[in-house]
Amino acid sequence: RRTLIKGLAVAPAASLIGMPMIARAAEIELKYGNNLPLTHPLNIRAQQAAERVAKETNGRVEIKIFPNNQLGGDTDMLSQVRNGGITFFTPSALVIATLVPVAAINAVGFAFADYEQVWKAMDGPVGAHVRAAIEKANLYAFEKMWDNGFRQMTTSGKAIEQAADMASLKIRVPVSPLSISMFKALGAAPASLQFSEVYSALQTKVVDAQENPLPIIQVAKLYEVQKSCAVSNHIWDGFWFIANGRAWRGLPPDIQKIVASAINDAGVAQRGDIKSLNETVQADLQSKGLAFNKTNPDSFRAKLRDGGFYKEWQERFGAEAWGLLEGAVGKLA
Ligand code: TF8
Repeated sequence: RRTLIKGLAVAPAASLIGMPMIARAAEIELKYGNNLPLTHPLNIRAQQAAERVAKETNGRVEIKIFPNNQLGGDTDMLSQVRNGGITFFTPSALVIATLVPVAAINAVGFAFADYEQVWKAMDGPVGAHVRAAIEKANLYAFEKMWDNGFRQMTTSGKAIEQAADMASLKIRVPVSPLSISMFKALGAAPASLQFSEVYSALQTKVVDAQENPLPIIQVAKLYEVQKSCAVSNHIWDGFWFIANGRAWRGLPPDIQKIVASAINDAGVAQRGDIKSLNETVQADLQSKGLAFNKTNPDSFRAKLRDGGFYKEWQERFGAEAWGLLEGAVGKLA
């Protein structure tokens, strides 16, 4: 807490020695890092939340946003939020799972049929289970998850229409044990890379394919280095808005309340943004040269089932978590 409180004497002292008057610095400065350009709804809504917090605290609290991997890649920001170097970070569920394994549960392949199932599970028992696990890692997780989207596969080679097309495909996946396991079960040759490295890895052909939701493919301009996109909806992915546990608990309760409402409300609004973006983004990407095809999930699901993927992850997540997931989406294995 001590390190967050800045001297209030700065502005008057500066004016005494003839410096121009500047607005009084915020008393509490909270740094927030993420890996997305400012144009993504995550940053647009986070910016609004920051403005609301500044207003409702009469300028006492400033949330300073460091977008677009300015502070390093995902794993760097995850260490920074753990050691208090930054207060907030929004990792994808897949990424925070490197620290809190059960957080990857929403990413089990082909688990969710639609958004209704997603929010029922994540605003309900599945989300509560994951939040509790995140808090055991001495982080605080805001109640409302933010939406990344359903993940789709893109490639610079032959279009992916069924599971057989994935044989030996060099595909970049996030730094996530579940992603590696799933793409291996599908017959591909997955490689884990940080998100900050995806564009250049595709450009230099270190990998031929990648998978991400369409809004990410758009804002990160991945269509420039990919030819076709299979609408597979193979994983639903969201962001956990997390805080350093100690820094969070050190905030006065009235400030906690303002910050939590602003961030949770912004998260719910951001879900709506992704939903409406989903209606237009495909046409935009098509106009930029990306070819689209649909896929039937059956051959993919069968491969995951026959390869033991569901059984393996049922064991790894444990009966309780798996039961909550199946309670929301129906039997998987
Ligand atoms: C990945 C992530 C991304 C998100 C997004 C860029 O592919 O899961 O989808 O981190 O913020 O690395």
